[in-house]
Amino acid sequence: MDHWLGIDASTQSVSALLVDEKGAIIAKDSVNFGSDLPDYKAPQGFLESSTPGEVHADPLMWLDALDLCLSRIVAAGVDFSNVRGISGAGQQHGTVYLNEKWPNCLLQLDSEKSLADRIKPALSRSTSPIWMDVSTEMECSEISKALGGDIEVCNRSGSVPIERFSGPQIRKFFKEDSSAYKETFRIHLVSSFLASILAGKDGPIDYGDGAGMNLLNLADLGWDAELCDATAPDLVEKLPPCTASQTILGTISPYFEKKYGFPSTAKIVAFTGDNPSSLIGMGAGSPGKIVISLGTSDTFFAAMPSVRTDPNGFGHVFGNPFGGFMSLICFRNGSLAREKVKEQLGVDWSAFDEEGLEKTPSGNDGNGMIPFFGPEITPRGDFQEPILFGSKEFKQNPSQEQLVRACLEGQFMNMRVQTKWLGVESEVILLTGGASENNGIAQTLADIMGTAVDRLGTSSSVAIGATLRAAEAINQSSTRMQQSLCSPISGSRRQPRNETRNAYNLLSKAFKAALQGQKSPLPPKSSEE
Ligand code: XUL
Repeated sequence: MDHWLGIDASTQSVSALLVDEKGAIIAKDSVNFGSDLPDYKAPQGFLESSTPGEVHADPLMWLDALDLCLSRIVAAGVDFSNVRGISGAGQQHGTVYLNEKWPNCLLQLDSEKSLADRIKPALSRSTSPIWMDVSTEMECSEISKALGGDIEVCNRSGSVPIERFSGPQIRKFFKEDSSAYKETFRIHLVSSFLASILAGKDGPIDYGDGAGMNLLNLADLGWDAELCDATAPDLVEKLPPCTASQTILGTISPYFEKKYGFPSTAKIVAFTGDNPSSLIGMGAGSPGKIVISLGTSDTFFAAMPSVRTDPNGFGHVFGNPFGGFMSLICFRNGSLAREKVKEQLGVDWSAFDEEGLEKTPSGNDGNGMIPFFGPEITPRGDFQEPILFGSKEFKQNPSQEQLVRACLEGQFMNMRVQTKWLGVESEVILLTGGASENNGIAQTLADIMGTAVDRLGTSSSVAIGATLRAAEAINQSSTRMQQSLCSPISGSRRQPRNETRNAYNLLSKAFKAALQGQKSPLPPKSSEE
């Protein structure tokens, strides 16, 4: 039976998931940087920094984690000899800087030395800025200015210039250490760096992760010459080619064959970003299914049949690893806002459940809330506290029940309004994340979006997505695996109720009007999750 391996290189860990062609899980392991690799002094996956906003990690730590993760699986008695393909995903936007020794170091990987020892001489920058870095406000405005404004950058690359995106980070490196930049032969993303290591050769960047750089032109799927020029000199030569996510890089490096028992025929499929991989791992790779994850920030992903960009510049567009494009829209006031309401009112989660919500009508009789307790990014605004709209009585003396409903309805109404530009018709919303188990929350979302909501139980969607991508690229089929790995929790569906439609159409108008009345100054575009 064929086996498929998926790697998830996230902010705090490197995980591996081995599944068979029916989608049964054979093995999994996860190496946590803090507890398993304490010598790197990165308990949360990044190094301490004295520079405000700067967040870097040691790329050698990712390599040691990969070695440790695979060796632990082998030590547990798992055999890699049936692996036909490997793919993976990395935390998005992080960059790795390599000198001209890189191609040779890749060829010289051998079991006598660790990956980290072999690759160390190939680093032209000892640390990698990661997605949590918000220190490039200046570089973002320089890039924007050179191109004629944020919206022009968004139209080309899918996002306005964003501090954590790779382009502004590369520009900062060039400005701060131009000689090390000059010595840089290759700039990789976390994803393409690790794929290159596994293949033992310099690999490409895929459209999924490449679109998170503010450098890829989404219309022609090549590096955008003007964006590259505005970022740093000779940048196009330092970037690997950009390619479809289903590209096979070649077979596995002999290093992994000898050390961990992979067959020499195992193929490496281009790695992608964690969010694009998660889209696939949740079974939402084809248009028609939307994923909403309710977490610290709430996020909304959806496959898009053709490229379009957010006219307001709030959302992001990345390549969809199964072809076409996907959106990623983050709402910063996610569980933070729900928790605040819960705390301030002294209620528990049952107030958000169906029984609690039944105490008020859907649409709250036209009373609502702009539920931003702090700065928001969709829409971008320096909000400080929630804003109530509707009747005088509600604004002056709202009841607890009205406030709970107003917060939830405000969050989902904001999602409905801010995702209209996507023009996606969805058959079903796949809901995931902490708050997704709550039936009242799921029903409110179904009613406001006018779409059925299913709950997903998957917690390792990034690694699952990687196994599916490997099987799809090599075997042209992952249907059976999808059925077993991405099925929603049975019986979890909530249907939209027709009788709520009018109330929510009215609330939508009132919400938009209340939002338009807010002349909030734009805050810096900072880290989103
Ligand atoms: C997305 C983003 C994060 C990282 C880390 O734009 O910055 O989700 O991918 O998970």
